[in-house]
Amino acid sequence: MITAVIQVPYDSGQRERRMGCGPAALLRRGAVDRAAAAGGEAVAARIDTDEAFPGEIAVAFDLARKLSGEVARARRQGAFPLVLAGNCISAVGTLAGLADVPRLGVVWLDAHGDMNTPETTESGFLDGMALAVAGGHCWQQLAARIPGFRAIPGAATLHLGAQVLDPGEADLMLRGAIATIPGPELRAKGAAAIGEALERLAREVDAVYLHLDMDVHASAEAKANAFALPDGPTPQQVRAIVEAVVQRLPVVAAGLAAYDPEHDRTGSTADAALSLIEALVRSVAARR
Ligand SMILES: [Mn+2]
Repeated sequence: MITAVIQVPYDSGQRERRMGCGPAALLRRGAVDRAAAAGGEAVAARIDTDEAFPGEIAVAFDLARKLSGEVARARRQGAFPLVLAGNCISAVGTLAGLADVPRLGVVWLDAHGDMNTPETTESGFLDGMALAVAGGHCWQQLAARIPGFRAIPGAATLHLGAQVLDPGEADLMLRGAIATIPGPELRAKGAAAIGEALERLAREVDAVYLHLDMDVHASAEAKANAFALPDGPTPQQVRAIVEAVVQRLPVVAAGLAAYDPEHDRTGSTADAALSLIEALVRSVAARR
């Protein structure tokens, strides 16, 4: 299997700052080689914006349009797209690039809901709206202009690892009928916590995009960024959860986001990310 490692090194419209430094840091530590060793072969690509005045929203959607094309191209070549991104909103572009998958679903690992909208957000952080955009709940005009975009239904979405949900997010998840398994439950039970939810999801979808916000990890074991929290799964548990998803459902693309090397004093989070890439690519290749 060829893994197409696609780098999107942006955070909040800014290139290679804060979490936008994550993709390059993982590449320096051998992410492409690890993917190649696990899957057989790997190629690297990179997405950049050419917005003359790089506003956060304009850049996020410009990157999504370009990423959609790159993901679709990788798929046409029979490759497995693995996106290394600064921001979770990259998922919107990756999902759009999977337009050929009939009933596409999402498994989203994240300590946060990413289900805010412009009307509910208190921080103003666009990335906290990533899953809401994917579900068609906000930024609809901009999303519709991403080639291949379609809203992912709530029943086709499984959110894993939340430790905080703003009231507006919890409400939107409930109204959208999105299944959620919180971080403390993943930490208590590991992959066993997701079995039933995976079975339900498998009835709704033909294949899934797997999204890994690195801050799903417990901050003590693998601190991903400034927003990381204590009560999440261990790196070993996250790998087991990812392997369980791959075993139950075709994973047609994956994204690993929100790693800020500045917060990874010991390098444990980079190690977790690289082991995760290896486990993911190995299990996807084995299933193919
Ligand atoms: Mn996120």
